[in-house]
Amino acid sequence: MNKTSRIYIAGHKGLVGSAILRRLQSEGYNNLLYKTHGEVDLCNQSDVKSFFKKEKPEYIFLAAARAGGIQANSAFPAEFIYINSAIQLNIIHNAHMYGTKKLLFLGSSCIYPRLCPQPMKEEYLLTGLLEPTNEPYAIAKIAGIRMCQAYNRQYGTNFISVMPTNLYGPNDNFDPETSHVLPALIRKFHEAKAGDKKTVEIWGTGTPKREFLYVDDLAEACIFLMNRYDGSDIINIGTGEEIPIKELAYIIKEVAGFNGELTFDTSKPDGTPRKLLDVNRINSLGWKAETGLKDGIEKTYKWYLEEAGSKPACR
Ligand code: GFB
Repeated sequence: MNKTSRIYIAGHKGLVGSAILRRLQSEGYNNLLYKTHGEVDLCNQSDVKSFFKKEKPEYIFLAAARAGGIQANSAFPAEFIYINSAIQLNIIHNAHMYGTKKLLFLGSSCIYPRLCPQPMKEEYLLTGLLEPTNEPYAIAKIAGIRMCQAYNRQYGTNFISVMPTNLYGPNDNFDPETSHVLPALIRKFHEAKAGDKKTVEIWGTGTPKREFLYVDDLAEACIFLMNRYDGSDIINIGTGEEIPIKELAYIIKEVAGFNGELTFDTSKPDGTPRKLLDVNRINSLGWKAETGLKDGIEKTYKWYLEEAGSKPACR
């Protein structure tokens, strides 16, 4: 990409898209293209085709998606498979039809088998059964990866796919029912402190391990790969470090300044026991995550307090 390239960020209001947009702007890219849902419905084939016909983006960051935590994935499996499949079918196909030079597709670490050897190398894709709580989402994302690879093979396109680990940061969803664990716990501890509660409830046993990447690090990695990596092989993006949910909860408890106790609701699912990415491939290309977990949580909590904490229903 050069600074005047026509770059489309699909999903610019979400956690990932907004971070990519911020980063591109701060690096001086000045021909950026983004549309609200009201302007272009990415699930609508003719809307997307008209948009591409008119705008002909040269580069695309495909960050638009329906994403959510373990409970949202279980409660809305149809939406997770339909919306994600529709968005990527429309964008990837039209990127080919209208001559996009390069597209970066965002997958997810949940594409790997539930009981995958750890850390998970890129070549473990499709070597075992998926985690049932998010299978429809994972199947959609796997279809997106295979679609990029198929178009590269048949049409000679340059569509790359990256697999981020669990993400967090500004513009995340803090809804306690549908969000991922990290924003959910930020909100729970914050509200418990504000309401002088004695306990905060953690879902599951607290023993599953997860890897967390600050979204500004992901944005940096995506722009790095867009500029430096060509190829159909998928690339993991993570920190290479994991932490049990219980320990994560203690860090957030401290950051939010809550003095009470934790309780564990074991009627809620744990999900996959471990999900640690092998990040050797991206590290050897010259990129490494910089933001430490506590530092990233502090930044996110600050953002929550400033931007969302004062609103009654923050999503
Ligand atoms: O972040 P999370 O919802 O998703 O949950 P996954 C991670 C772990 O945290 C699970 C536990 O073991 C949860 O039971 N947990 C504890 C909580 N307290 C809470 C809470 O208050 N809220 C939430 N949400 N979890 C998602 C997938 O899996 O990860 C998606 O469903 C996607 O498809 C995403 O891939 C990155 O890490 O289990």
